[in-house]
Amino acid sequence: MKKRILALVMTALMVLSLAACGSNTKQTSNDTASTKGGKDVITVGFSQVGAESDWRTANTESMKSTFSEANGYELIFDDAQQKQENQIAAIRNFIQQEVDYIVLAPVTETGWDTVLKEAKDAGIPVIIVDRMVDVSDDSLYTAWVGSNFELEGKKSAAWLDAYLKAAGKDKDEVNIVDIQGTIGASAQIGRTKGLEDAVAAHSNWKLLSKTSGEFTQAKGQEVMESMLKQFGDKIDVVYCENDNEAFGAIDAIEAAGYKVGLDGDMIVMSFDCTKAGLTDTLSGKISQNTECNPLHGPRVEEIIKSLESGQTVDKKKYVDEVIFSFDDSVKSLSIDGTDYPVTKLTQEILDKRAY
Ligand code: GZL
Repeated sequence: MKKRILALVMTALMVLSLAACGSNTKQTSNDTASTKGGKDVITVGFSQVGAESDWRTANTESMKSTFSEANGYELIFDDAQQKQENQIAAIRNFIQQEVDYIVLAPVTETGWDTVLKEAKDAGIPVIIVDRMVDVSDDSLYTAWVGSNFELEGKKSAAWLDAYLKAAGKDKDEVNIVDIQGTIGASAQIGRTKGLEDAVAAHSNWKLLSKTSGEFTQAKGQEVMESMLKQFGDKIDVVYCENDNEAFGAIDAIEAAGYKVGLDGDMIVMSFDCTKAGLTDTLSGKISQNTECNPLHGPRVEEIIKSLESGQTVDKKKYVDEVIFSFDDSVKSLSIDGTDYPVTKLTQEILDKRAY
C-alpha cells in the first residue's frame, strides 16, 4: 500500500515539475520576459568596461541598483577589466544564455560588428551605454544613451578661454599638457578634440604633449611625472580627461614641489565631477570640472520598458550635464549658439551630489 501511495506521490511530483519546468523556459519568441517563481523576470546581460575609475564604479552601481531582483530583473554582470576581448566573450555568453537584453558599455568604439551581428541574429536587442560604437550598420544596436563628449571638451576649453580673459592673461603664452583617456574611447576622442580645436583657434596656446592616462589614477600620475621631467615649470595647464587622472597628476605635481590651482604654478582641469573630483574642485586643487553623468541605470530601464510595451525608442539620447568651477570668474559659456551656466562649487552643492 505504501509503495502505491509513494508511486502516486512520485507521479504527481513528476507531473508538477514538468509543468513548472515548462513555465521557467523562455516564452514564445514574441515575448522576452521569462518567469521565475511565477513572476515575469527580464534577464539583462551587462558587459561593463571595468572598474578603472570612480565614474565607472558609480555607473556600475546605477545599473546594479536598477536591474535588481526586487525590480523584476535578473542581471548578469561582467567586468571586462578594460579589455575588448573580454567584452566580446561576455556578449557571446549572454547569447548562449538567451538573455532578453544585452547592455554594452564599450571600452572603445571599433571592433563590434561581428559580435553585435551574432546578437542580432539571435534576436536579442542590444542597448549601448556611455561610450559609442562605430559599426557599419546601426541596426546592430537598438539604442544608445550617453554623453556628448565633444561638447564636454568644448565646454572645458571654452572655460579656459573665458577664465584667461577674465584674468587678463588671454594674450599670454599658454602651455598645455593633455592626459588623455583610453585611446579610442568616445570620451577620449571627444574631450581631446574639444581641446585640440581650441588650441588651433588660439595662436598663443601650445599643446606641449598628449599622452593616455587610461582614465586611471596610477597611469595619470606616471604620465604627469614624465611630462614634468620633460617640461617642468613650463606647463601652465594640465587637462585631465577624467577625475582619477587628475588625482594622479596632482600627486605628481605636488611631489615635484609645484602648487596646483588658479593662484599656483599649474591649473588642473578635469572631467566626471565625481564626489572625489568635486572635493578637489571645492578645495581649488582642480580649477574646473566638466560633468559626465554616470547614472545610466534608470535611462536604460526606460528604454527596456518602452521596448517591452512595443514602443519605438530614440536611437540616440544625450544626457544633460553641468560645469563646475572653483571660483566665479566665469559665470557662463556660449558654445555653438547655446549658453551653458558655470556653477561655482559650494559645500552645499557637493553634499547633495548623488555620486
Ligand atoms: C565617460 C566614461 C569615462 C569616464 C571615466 O562617459 O566613458 O570612462 O570619464 C571612465 O572616468 O573611466
